[in-house]
Amino acid sequence: MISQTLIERLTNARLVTVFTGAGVSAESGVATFRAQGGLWSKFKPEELANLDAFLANPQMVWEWYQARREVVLNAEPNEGHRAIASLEEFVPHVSVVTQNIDGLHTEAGSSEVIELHGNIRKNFCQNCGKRHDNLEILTEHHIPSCSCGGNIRPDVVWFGELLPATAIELAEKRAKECNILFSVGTSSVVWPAAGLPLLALDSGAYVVEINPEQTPLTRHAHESIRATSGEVMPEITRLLREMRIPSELSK
Ligand code: BJW
Repeated sequence: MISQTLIERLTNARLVTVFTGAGVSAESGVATFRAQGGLWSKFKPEELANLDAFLANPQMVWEWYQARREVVLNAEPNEGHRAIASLEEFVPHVSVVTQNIDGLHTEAGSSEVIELHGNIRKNFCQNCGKRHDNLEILTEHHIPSCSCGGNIRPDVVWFGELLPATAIELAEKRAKECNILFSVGTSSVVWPAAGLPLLALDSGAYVVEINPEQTPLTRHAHESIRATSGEVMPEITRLLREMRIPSELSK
């Protein structure tokens, strides 16, 4: 399942960028978006994940995010998240660039996590921009108001909204300068995030996709491994650990 080429490249890599999507958290019980049974098969993104929907019906959108927060706050990082974090034992610099809003990479111990689509645990005022990251808000059933009177919204990036400039700029930098880019658990259809593996390819990186299904990235990637994140990432770290043992014995 995992090539010798990939393991050798990893042992020589200086920077590895791990670009992730909802599939990485599927094994923690957090729903993906586009699969059968995923969020978009039950809810319409145009009614819930854009600013117009929030302005038209803020209470409904707030409740939808509160239900998802409950899942996220009870979820634990899985073997995939943990293996991604432990890549840092083998590679000098590992950068995790995630589309996920659940915070599970940080909980798993990854040091550099770049959140492209925000974080469901945080909030800000739609009217004045003031931050409202206090935890009590996470259990409010009625949409809370800011001191300015505006509605408080989750700090996530909806369709048609710009990604946080510092996050996308740093993500593009990491895509351009990495030796290896893993694209794990993403359908690769949402832009500008979907462009990051292509940027890495153009800059000479080795690109490896991990996904049980084909995606638009598959035909461009150097390797595409058809299995789950929780299966593949721990196997990679196990092989890296095995490679290290002979060199440590010879010291
Ligand atoms: C497993 C697994 C396991 C399962 N292990 N794998 C260029 C072309 C066309 C359109 C555009 C374009 N540029 C911009 C756009 C518009 C739009 C866009 O991309 N639309 C396309 C969908 C058509 N982009 C935007 O609007 C972005 N803003 C922007 O570009 O601003 C400037 C601009 C504005 C207007 C016009 C032009 C420019 C913002 C995008 C924000 C995305 N927001 C969401 C919601 C976040 C909040 C929330 O959670 O509610 O982000 S949408 C949703 O999709 C979420 C995700 O982060 C994102 C990506 O989904 P992801 O992670 O890939 O999940 P899935 O479900 O799609 O896939 C899961 C995968 O895992 C599957 O492949 C499974 O097989 C796999 N899997 N189990 C490994 N165990």
